Amino acid sequence: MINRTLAQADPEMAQILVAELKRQQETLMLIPSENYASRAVMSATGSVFTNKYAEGYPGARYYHGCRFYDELERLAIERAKKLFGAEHANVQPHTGTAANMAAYHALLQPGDRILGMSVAHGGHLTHGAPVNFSGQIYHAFFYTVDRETGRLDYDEILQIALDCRPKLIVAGASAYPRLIDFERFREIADEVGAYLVADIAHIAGLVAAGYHPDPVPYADVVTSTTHKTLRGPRGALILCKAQYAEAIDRAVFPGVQAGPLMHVIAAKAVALHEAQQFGFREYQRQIILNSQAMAEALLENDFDLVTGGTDNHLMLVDLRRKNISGREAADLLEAAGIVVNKNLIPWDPLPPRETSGIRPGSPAITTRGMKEEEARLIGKLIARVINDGRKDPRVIEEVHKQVLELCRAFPIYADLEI
Ligand code: DSN
Repeated sequence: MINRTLAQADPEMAQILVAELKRQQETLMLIPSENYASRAVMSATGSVFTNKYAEGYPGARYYHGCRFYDELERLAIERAKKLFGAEHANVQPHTGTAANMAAYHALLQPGDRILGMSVAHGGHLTHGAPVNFSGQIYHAFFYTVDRETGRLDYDEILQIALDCRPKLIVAGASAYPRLIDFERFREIADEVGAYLVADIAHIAGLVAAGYHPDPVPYADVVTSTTHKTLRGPRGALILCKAQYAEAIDRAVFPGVQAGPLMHVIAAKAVALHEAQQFGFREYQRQIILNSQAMAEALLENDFDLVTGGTDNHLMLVDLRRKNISGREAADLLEAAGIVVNKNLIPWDPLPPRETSGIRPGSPAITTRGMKEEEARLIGKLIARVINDGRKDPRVIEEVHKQVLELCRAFPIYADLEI
């Protein structure tokens, strides 16, 4: 109904929307930070809740007319606290970057030392990268993964922390295929008297379902996006111990944000509700099983994976032996209907725009209902495209046909009206 109105009001935009819906329906989305939100989440996002300013917090707004916004934000907060077992939740951050910005703003002064995972080894820009606010406002130091194993080396992280004496340590990653030991990070933080912030943007769904070690008991502050494994709207949230509640709330508003996106907060509440329904744990378990099945198929087809496999929703494919860059591989795969992103591998000899790796993940195909059999097939199709697609364009065509068949067998948004 709303979309039909869009078609009438702005046919040009409606046409782009129809094309994007078709793209989502007819490609395999393997970018591990993407997912298909439910129709209920999209309904809340596209609702009248978009029409209101509600600066402030429930019961203490700077705008009148916020009664129902208080209700919906309280609901989102309670659901977030319950799902993650947290003492306090702030559901206002617009993005993961805003959440991290607020976490640092609450705990640090400009110029303070922070220690995070280097972007080149799987960390995120907001963990101290020199091109990001986090590396410009704060004095950033980095840990990497072990050169041999590709895994975090906690003894080395401790040594770096002892050397640089950070006021805050960030534990979390955007491209790390193994479990993160948050308890060990807590011990390291305690050794040097640092705050511990856990950024669980990628793994929030796995954490909520109990399939990844839980940072909530150990970290002072936990930040997350809501649209990756958690399968909500694009947005973020912050969880923290009660003692930081006031500082975190003040850091989000008025510290780094003004008007909250109340329609997105409503959608976060819906997603947090869905995450407490029957089937969510099973979904998260299947994400891991599918990721592991895809990884096995790649290994069987002579591909190298950083760390040799995966414990979570993604894998990092090291393409150096295949003499193809991550960018070229991702271009070929996209032509065959398989959308992955190029990604640096640890100690990558190529620059970030080229890269020696790709980072396939399983959350979105799992939302479509695919299981290990399909995940294995997708691993084989990836291998086929990269091994033979450059020499023989017919391979791309053949794989594309198989991709379309798979997508049709596992439809998504089939009854969505435009
Ligand atoms: N862009 C996200 C990702 O793809 O991992 C991190 O911000």
